[in-house]
Amino acid sequence: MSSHLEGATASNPRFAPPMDFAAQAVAGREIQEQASADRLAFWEKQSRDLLHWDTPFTRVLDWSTPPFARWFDDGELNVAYNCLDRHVEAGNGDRIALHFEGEPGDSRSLTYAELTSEVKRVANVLEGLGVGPGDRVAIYLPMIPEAIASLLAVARLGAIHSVVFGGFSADSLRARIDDAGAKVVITADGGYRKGRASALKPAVDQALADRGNGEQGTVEHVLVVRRTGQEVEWNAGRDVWWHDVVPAEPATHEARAFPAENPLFILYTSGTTGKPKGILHTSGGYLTQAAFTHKNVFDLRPENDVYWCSADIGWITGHSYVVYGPLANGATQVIYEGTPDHPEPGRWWDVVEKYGVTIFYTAPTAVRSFMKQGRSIPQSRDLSSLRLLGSVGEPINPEAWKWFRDVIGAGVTPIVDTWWQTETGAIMISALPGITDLKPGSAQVPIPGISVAVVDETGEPVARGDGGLLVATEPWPSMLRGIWGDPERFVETYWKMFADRGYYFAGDGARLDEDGDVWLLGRVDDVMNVSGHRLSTAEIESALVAHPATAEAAVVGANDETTGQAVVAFVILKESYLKENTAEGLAGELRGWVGEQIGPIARPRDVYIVGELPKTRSGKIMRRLLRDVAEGREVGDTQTLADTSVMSVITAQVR
Ligand code: 6R9
Repeated sequence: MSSHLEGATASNPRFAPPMDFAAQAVAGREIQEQASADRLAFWEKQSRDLLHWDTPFTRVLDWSTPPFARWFDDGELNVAYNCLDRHVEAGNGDRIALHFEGEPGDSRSLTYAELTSEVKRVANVLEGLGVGPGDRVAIYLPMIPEAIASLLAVARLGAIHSVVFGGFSADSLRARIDDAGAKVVITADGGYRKGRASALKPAVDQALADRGNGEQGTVEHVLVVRRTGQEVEWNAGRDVWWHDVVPAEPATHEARAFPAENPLFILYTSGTTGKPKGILHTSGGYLTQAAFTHKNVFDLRPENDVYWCSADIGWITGHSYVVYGPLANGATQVIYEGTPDHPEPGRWWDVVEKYGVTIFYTAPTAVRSFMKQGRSIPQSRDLSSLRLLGSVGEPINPEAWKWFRDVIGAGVTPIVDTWWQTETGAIMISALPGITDLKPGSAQVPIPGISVAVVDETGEPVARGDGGLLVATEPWPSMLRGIWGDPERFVETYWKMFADRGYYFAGDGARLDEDGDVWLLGRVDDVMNVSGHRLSTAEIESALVAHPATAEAAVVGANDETTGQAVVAFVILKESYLKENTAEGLAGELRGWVGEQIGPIARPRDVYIVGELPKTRSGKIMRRLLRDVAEGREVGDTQTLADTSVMSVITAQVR
């Protein structure tokens, strides 16, 4: 392969696709041309080409009641059939669907035929437990093949899954189970993380425990996978072992066709208020865009490639680019259960070498932590199979981009920096690897069929080079269809700001450079991005004030070299507690407390015990000033503070 620099400047380098890569790329310029000629005809063609429709649709988009879109809505399909059975029927049953690598070193490979049979059995079990179309099933599992089989079994029945990341606490799990009104929970005794068996079932037991207020939960059964073999409490009548029931079912199950707009899943994500939002996605449009982007952005050749996306299924990336996109395309992929550095820092590169991974999709935070460990670790492995790298979750700083390409990608592999959100369902902005000259640090261009703009608060496009708000100006197939149970919040959160123009507001700031490439500037709301995970300041603040020692709390996201942003909390303690404890001891306790309340990812990096918080006259906490302190900067303009001396007091207390 060759790589050359074209039209580049030192501050704005560009990397043209390697010529041999470009010559055979899956996505050529013609798809861009087709999409710009007729956006809806383009999506219509993609949907018909990429999916099997039991009842072909005749309408592409119904946008008569914005912002409630309906795509392909008179068509019918079965999502699981599209991801499984049809590949077997096409003669690819022997192709590996999943290479599973467990953290302790156990591994298993499942062909499409085997995965299809497993999903049929699980679908039979779920039907036996009373799950039917429209019912909600919560999934709380480690990254094991059963997790993927569970999502697909739920989808096969026309039911709705709600995956809760295994790192979330019992309280977070309970809130999500309750909000969705789940009928069944699928979990495991535990999973392996950092060399330990880490329990999951106790959190489910706690989430479902008697509330003591006579309120009845909605969950009737818990299906439990045995993964670690650790002891579990058993609730007879409610709990069912996977290994008792799944293998006993026949591997036959007919996939019924459901309408294109049948709900497929709910996935909770942090918003600007404390309560997580249940983002709702439906079937036909979602699967179309997940499959289209997976194939074209990752240049997928299913017969040859070994694809690996390191995301957990607890996040949208795991839904769209571990489960639905790759399987709809008949790809062979690797899934890995544990942490990147266990039992030693080169584990991920061992996985790449062992399976000959060709396409690798990960997050900038992971790249930065590998950079810290040094290049000798990956360089002692054979990574020559890699031909394409992808990044998602936050902006990838040019330094990390270059390291990723030089050290992991042998200095030649294209890197696609993909911008999208839980709400967008699939990739919206990304280079196409055979066509686009790559620019480290920029997500670059909307994919074919997607229209975005960078606008000011009135919706007018801002000049090139200026910062503004990122909006989607046209509906897209995999767009969220709502917030579960709260249509008003859906309209309010995403559509109200530019209601007159019908723009979707993404919550991100951005700018376009002189070439029209998009540079993401981070969230403009109170949402933090820690290691690519979204956390809301409000949610962590409410966890902090729920602790008996806390009087008041403010949380900010401060820049962090490894995690992008880090959670930093400023806490005022109740007088009585300070008398009996040291500030240091309480700070430590509060960090642990947040970890228990929400989950370890939300645990603050720093908790500063302060005497006061900076507030405006109307009582709004000025987080911008606290961010200055947290990042060690000189504190900005304090004029609007009710008491202008408060910042010097806080700065002194923190330092
Ligand atoms: C897929 C995912 C969405 C938020 C989004 C933005 C940030 C994601 C990015 C990126 C810059 C990229 N984000 N990808 N920022 N460049 N390539 O991460 O979904 O968890 O919902 O987060 O993540 O701020 O608004 P989600």
